[in-house]
Amino acid sequence: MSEVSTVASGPVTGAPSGPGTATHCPYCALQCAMTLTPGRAPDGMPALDVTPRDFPTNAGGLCQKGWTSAALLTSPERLTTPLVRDGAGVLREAGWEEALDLVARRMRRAREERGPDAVAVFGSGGLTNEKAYALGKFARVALGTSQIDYNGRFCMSSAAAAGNRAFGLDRGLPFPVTDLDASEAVVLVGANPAETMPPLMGHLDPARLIVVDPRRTATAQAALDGGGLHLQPAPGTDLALALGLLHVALVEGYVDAPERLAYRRERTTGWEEVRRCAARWWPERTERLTGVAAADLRKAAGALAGARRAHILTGRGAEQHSKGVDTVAAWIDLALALGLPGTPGSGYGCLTGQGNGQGGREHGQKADQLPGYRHITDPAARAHLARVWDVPEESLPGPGRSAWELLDALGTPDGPSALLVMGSNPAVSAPRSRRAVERLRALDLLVVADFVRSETAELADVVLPVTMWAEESGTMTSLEGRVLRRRRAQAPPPGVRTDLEVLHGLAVRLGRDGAEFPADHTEVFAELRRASEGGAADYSGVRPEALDAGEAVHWPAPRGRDGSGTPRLFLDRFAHPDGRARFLPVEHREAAELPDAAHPLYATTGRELQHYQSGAQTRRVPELAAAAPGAYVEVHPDTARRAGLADGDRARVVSRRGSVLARTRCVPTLRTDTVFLPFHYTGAGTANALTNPALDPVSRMPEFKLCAVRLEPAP
Ligand SMILES: Nc1nc2c(c(=O)[nH]1)N[C@H]1C(S)=C(S)[C@@H](COP(=O)(O)OP(=O)(O)OC[C@H]3O[C@@H](n4cnc5c(=O)[nH]c(N)nc54)[C@H](O)[C@@H]3O)O[C@H]1N2
Ligand SMILES: Nc1nc2c(c(=O)[nH]1)N[C@H]1C(S)=C(S)[C@@H](COP(=O)(O)OP(=O)(O)OC[C@H]3O[C@@H](n4cnc5c(=O)[nH]c(N)nc54)[C@H](O)[C@@H]3O)O[C@H]1N2
Ligand code: SF4
Ligand SMILES: [Mo]
Repeated sequence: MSEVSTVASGPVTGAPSGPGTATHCPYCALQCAMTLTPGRAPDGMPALDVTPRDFPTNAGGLCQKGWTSAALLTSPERLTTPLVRDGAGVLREAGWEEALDLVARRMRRAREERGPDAVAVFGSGGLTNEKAYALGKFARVALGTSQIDYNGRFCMSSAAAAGNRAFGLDRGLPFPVTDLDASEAVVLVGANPAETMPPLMGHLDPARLIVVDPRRTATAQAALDGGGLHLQPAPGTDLALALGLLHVALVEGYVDAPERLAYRRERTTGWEEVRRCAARWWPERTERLTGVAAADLRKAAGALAGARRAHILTGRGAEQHSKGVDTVAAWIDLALALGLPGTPGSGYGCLTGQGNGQGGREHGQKADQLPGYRHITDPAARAHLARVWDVPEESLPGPGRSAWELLDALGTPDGPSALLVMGSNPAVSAPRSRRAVERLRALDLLVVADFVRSETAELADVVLPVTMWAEESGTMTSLEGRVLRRRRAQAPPPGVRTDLEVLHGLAVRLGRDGAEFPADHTEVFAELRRASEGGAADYSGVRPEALDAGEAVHWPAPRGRDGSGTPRLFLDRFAHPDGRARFLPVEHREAAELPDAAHPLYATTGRELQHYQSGAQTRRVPELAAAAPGAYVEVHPDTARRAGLADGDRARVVSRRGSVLARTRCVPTLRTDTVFLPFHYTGAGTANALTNPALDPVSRMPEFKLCAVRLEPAP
């Protein structure tokens, strides 16, 4: 892997040592460890130097985004002054007092005129645990609104819902990443870590990889080159594929091995119904629907079932569908039938995406959730939080709208008229983005806290400039449920404030006591620990000193238990009251929208190495922007030719909701019925102009990974 350096030095403990500031990458959930030291930019100006630090997840490696992450700190595009939209509609510089006073005044007015749900909040899996917690409390206590959700709804919510149903608990990886090193078979369903988490590839043996992806991704190619497998189904058919693999495992007797029979009997319920679901997916039928050859199904099932230690991991490719929960459930069913979850050295996991995508889903910024991964309708949870927050229980609102439903309701007669966005850029990253932008524009008040002028900030009435990762401290929880220390390496530029200071300032102006919303991250973490105590995601035993020392602590970490918490879950029992995992009966269903004569192709979306999410940050890093300069559409050469396009031509991709202009990139290994677009670009290249906000009925996840399109030359 050229983009991963492997600087092996010293024991892999994660303990910070030596000069410089030991911290973690600001981007994805692998949370690669790095050291920041004062240095110079190419133009001679002071800048931080990034060096990878040895740590279990990244083993001394970083991807190109990590290496270049410090560049944005000193970017001329950095925001350092609050902006307020003036009478002429122009964002002009303002002071903090003026900006915060204005926001509080207009939030109060919205609330007085239309009730507490008139003000909404949109959070992020990029926020530290402290910020995510404070934001949820701010919504419920300072605003009294039920209208809060976050971008994690667009991320791993389907896997979370399936994990909760099957295991009684959702932690993306219920085992440390390093467990993958010794795995004899790893199935990656709709995940492309070679581009989305490059150092993770160091934990995966290509010869033992089974990659399930409609595209021959860098990950799939690595598997093929190393003697592994690539299954290339049509988008939206993973559920049937999982049942087809389970069918083979049934017919071949793989599920009847004595240890698997014992596992099913002692550790699970619901097998019979699932067995009946799988019985209907014989290989030839599965092949007809998915396009994966029956012979490959048999090979994959054999490799998986024959391994002594095996893992099934899902990514967004399997999850971001209107049947994402059932799809993940089908893969969990396969894992349970083979006895993997809760067995040492094996397991099922979801590769959580954002830097704090794990912690972000635990501390109460979700529409239906209170801190500690508690449910907001649970009377015991409400009583507990009312005590911790010292507010009357009946003052706590109930569940609100999910992310898309919230965005879709903005500025409508029944929806919120004011919105605070912290850590997300939905103008680019939400499905059916033209509609999302129209709704954001319809608001009476849009407030965005960010450090750059994102596309969402461009629509705002007030923009609040905040500190970046290297200028603040706090905690993050990585994809393996490990709580990590983010450390401040340098002072922020004059004029910016932390997100916690913003929430403090607004809460006071909304009439709360400032002590309820401390701006000091250590105070917030202490309260978060109390608030989480007794919940599913229990942080009460996470000692700050252990984090400072770089000790590994994985939640749940109840007070009084051994300092390392729970690196491996489910070894003795699953989290349901009876200790058993649930087989979940599921049936394949079609996507919300299928190709037809007018829109004959599947379009799917995802990521490329250099850009992060909406691209708000990475498009402003010169090295990354040069390497990945603009929107493109991957298409099979035959499909391109039929559309009158050649490699490099400007294409127009049209769905029922909108169109995108993108450079044609001919990829002979792609399916002929499928095109792919990265969602990192903006303007006419915004891939989400195409996507369909059909929601999963349980997780409320939009169908980012499948819509019907046609391809034509750009006008
Ligand atoms: N470079 C980079 N890295 C990132 C991020 C980033 O924006 N850029 N974001 C981070 C975040 S928040 C996340 S959530 C993770 C996401 O990490 P991944 O899940 O690895 O990323 P995606 O590219 O969204 O989707 C993975 C693959 O799913 C495939 N796919 C599309 N449709 C289907 C389908 O129907 N079935 C199957 N089986 N596969 C399908 C796509 O071709 C793609 O290769 O990455 C994290 N890391
Ligand atoms: N078509 C399509 N759309 C997708 C996806 C897909 O696969 N396909 N994936 C979805 C997924 S998995 C995700 S996670 C979402 C992510 O999409 P977004 O939520 O838009 O994520 P980012 O682009 O990271 O936006 C974060 C914004 O917050 C700012 N920011 C970063 N850190 C902080 C902070 O600590 N405080 C504050 N105040 N601001 C901060 C950044 O500068 C940036 O402007 O996109 C979703 N959208
Ligand atoms: S893999 Fe993720 S955490 Fe690691 S350097 Fe790249 S973006 Fe940062
Ligand atoms: Mo994500």
